[in-house]
Amino acid sequence: MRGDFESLGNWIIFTISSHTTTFIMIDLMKGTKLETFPESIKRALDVPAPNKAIPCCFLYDARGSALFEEITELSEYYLTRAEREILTEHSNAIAALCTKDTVVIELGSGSSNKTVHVLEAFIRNHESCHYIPIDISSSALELSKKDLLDKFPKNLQVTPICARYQDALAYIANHFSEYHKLILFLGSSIGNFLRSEAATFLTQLRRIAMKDGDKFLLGIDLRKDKDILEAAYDDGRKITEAFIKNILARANTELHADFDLSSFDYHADYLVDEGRVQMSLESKKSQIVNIKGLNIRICFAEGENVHVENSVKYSTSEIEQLAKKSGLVVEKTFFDKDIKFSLSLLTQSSNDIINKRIAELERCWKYSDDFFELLHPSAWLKRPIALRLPFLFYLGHLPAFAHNQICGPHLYASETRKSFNSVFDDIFSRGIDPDVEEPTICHSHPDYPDSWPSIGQILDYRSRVRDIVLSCLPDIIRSSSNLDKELSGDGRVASMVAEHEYMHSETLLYMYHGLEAKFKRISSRLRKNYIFGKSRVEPVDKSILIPDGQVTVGAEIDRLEFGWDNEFPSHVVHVPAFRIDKFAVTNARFLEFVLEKGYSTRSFWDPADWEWLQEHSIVKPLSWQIDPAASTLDVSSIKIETVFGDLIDFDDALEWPVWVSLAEARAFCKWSGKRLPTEEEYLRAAYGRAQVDSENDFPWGNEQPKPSLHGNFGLSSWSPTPVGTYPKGESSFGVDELVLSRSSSFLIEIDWQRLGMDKFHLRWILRISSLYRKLSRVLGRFL
Ligand code: AVJ
Repeated sequence: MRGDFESLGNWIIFTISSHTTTFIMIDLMKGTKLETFPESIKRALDVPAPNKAIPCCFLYDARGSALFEEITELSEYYLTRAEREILTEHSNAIAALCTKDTVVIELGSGSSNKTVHVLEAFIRNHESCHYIPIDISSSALELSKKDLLDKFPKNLQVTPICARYQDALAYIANHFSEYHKLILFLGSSIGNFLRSEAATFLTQLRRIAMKDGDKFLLGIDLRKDKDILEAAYDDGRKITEAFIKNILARANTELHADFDLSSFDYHADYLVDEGRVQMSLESKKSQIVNIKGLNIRICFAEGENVHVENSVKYSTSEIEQLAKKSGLVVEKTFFDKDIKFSLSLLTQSSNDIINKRIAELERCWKYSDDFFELLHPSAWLKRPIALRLPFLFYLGHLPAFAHNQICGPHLYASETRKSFNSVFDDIFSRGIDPDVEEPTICHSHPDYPDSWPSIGQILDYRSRVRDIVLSCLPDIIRSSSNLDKELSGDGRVASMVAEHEYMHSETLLYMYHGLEAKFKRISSRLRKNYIFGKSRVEPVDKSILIPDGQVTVGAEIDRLEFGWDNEFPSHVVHVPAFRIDKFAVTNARFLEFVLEKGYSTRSFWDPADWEWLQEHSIVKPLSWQIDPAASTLDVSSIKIETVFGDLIDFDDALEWPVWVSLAEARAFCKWSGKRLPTEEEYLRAAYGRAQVDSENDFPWGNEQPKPSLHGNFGLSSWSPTPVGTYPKGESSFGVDELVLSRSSSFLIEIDWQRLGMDKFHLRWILRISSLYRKLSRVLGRFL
């Protein structure tokens, strides 16, 4: 680019002379590391079948952009015309819904030619308009700016920003903080993202740039007949084919590759269930392509596919869902006359976020309250786990944590205001845990009082804390606060508090499980749902082949409301094919192991596990009660003790998943000639899909979880259920109940040290739901 520039921090301001006015382009690209075409080609193609996929952002070199312009004029490609029709028809209404102090921002503005209608309407409604187009191509920005200033020489101000969207929006948030914003994202470009990615993307943009009253105008192509869609992406003149194949042509010119374009077939398939057009290239024969510039040779098998682009389609309710998942509300949706395309005006509203956070907190509080109801009043000072504090401590600890995290920095940081009960804030601030290095002792912790406060005092403290927390939240969400930005944004600190509360429900549950039955106050509401008997037809030992594929381990911080540090950032792992049992190990199956001297055969046990077994004289799973008078061990002499302390006949619980420790599970596996899955294998079996190389939000797909349909979730059906009770909850590969629900025992080999856990927990925590997860891994707590 030509022009004089002065360097200003990490961006450069270009001053360019145009024929009408002097204008400024803000360039934030310097120093940003985008993946280059050669890097991307190497990463995308130098992999075994069926994983080849080229990112579609590389379609748009000069020739690609020209071909895309041609596509927009094809008779089959209705999208651009339909969107232009909506803009022509409704820009006035859109401008009228915006205030005069609104800057119009466009993501990926390209040539801005459809945007003209919006700008015109803004000028008509508000006399003038400030337009900020964002693109990574400075030449496109320069050209479109010239054009626009020719069209609107007087009333339009244009400030192009050459940057990635996130960087540009962060810049705008800082430099245009006094303005309202209308952010345009047109052309159904959002369709290039898979649905969950789209929500992450919008959430991220919203958090960066939007305040109350700001709006987002999103152009989205609608779901429709397969024929129409497939024609739109595989036109008669084969322009789209040339557009997609251009990525290979580009590799030929830029990387000196020798792709023979005619030996690849172009496919555009509309996958109806997913609502996604998938554009790919299929190798017509087995061939080897040389990419000289990268010094690599790529083998293609006959029929092997290279994925190039997705174009996801939405129904109106899916648009609502997308908005909701992104923390936005659909204010209005406009359609063309044939209802092929949509433009949705989404708004950011703190009230919705505040309500969501309040609901989240109230929900976790109810969950904890339900738990404490299960304790007999004489149990408050009991410590069934020697290395943990009495139950009463946790009654105070949960509110103290909320108060210290939320109100502490928000209200009491300035010293002018003091907490209403700093003594309780302190004594309940921190619990004890076994030491990570030496699990038989506690790690260091604050001193505890000789006698604890009364339950009444703690309950008072709790209810005051809850009131204060609720009164702080709107302030934290609406205005800046002393909280860490990561925690205050969207009131995420409330999610952390909820997560902490749910995490303790695990702690409390395993303490409760170890409590003598007389201290349990069994609630009829909670225990009415024991489910016995058989509920499946297949043999329990059926196993399933999971083909090789990739999984995402961990998460990106923007995808989660709350995450543990050790979850970030996410990374992708390739998992070789393996077989996994369809069902969790049942009591019946585990009994076989016990009867075949599983607990007395040293060779089944890891040395350390064997030592543990001997030291504690363990001869059976903890929840099995064996009749001391029985002469032989069989189904009639065993009862299963539930979390509530009920004794269930073994015969009734044959098909419940067995509750065991990791050591016992490992020994069982050795005995049966198998092994536990690794964490990556678990993720692959649970979230992977056979057809495409992306992952489900939940094992059964992307549908929101429903108890009674997808699994045994939540406190309302706390008892275990026989394996196979929820066929609709099976993973894509057909593996049963892979979401860790309240009552499942489910063991995988995890690097516990990395999770900050220790062996001590292994006897008890059979669920990893709140320890390490992606979205659905915390699902048990929400139902
Ligand atoms: C620019 C992503 C909106 O998905 O319709 C058109 C790209 N690819 N034909 C679309 C595209 C093939 C286009 N988007």
